[in-house]
Amino acid sequence: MATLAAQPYDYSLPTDGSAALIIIDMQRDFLEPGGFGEALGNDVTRLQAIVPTIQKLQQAFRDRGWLIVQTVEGHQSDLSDCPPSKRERGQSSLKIGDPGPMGRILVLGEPGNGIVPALAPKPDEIVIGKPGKGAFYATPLQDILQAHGITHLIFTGVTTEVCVQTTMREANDRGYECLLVEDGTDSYFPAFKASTLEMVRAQGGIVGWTATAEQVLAAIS
Ligand code: TIU
Repeated sequence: MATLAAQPYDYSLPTDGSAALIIIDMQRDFLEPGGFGEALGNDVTRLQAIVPTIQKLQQAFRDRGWLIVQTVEGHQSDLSDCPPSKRERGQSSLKIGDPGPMGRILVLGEPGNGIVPALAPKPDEIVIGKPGKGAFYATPLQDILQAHGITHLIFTGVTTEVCVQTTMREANDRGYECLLVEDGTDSYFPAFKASTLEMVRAQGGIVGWTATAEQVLAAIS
């Protein structure tokens, strides 16, 4: 075990391969103009700043042969896994499934749905398509983590208060010891990111811990 001076108190990170790096939805749909994030009315460019930080963690987990799981939010091409409520929500001109400049919005396999090139997974790394905000809903994530003997999850990705927080809460309820990397996650709304970090670690770590990428890297070095 390695120990980090995380918030709200020390986090014990196993160094035997039972900790996995979870990279949530670092896909072009959320980080580049012309995708789902922009269709929702957001300035997507501000999310790109966390890419190098996640890259460092990705490399560190690769170097150790530890599990990395990436997710992408997206739907089947016939939208059979997209509830009408999700497609209709909001007042954007481009809805899920509509053709956009990077292919069909939030549809699996379309160019815009792909992970940003800087974080591209290796051929043997796991990428899970997910129809919801939480990565455990309607996916094989729980089975994959159990098959790998994972007990601890290190969370990164976007957006902090939507898919990252939802997944972290799902994981916490399933018994995983969760740590959110403060500078490895971001939101279109800085105040929402700050609030999420506080919510996670409030009440004695009701959802888990937070720490910086540098703290995680130093602990496992
Ligand atoms: N809109 C927004 O902030 N997020 C999402 O729709 N999905 C994810 O967070 N991945």
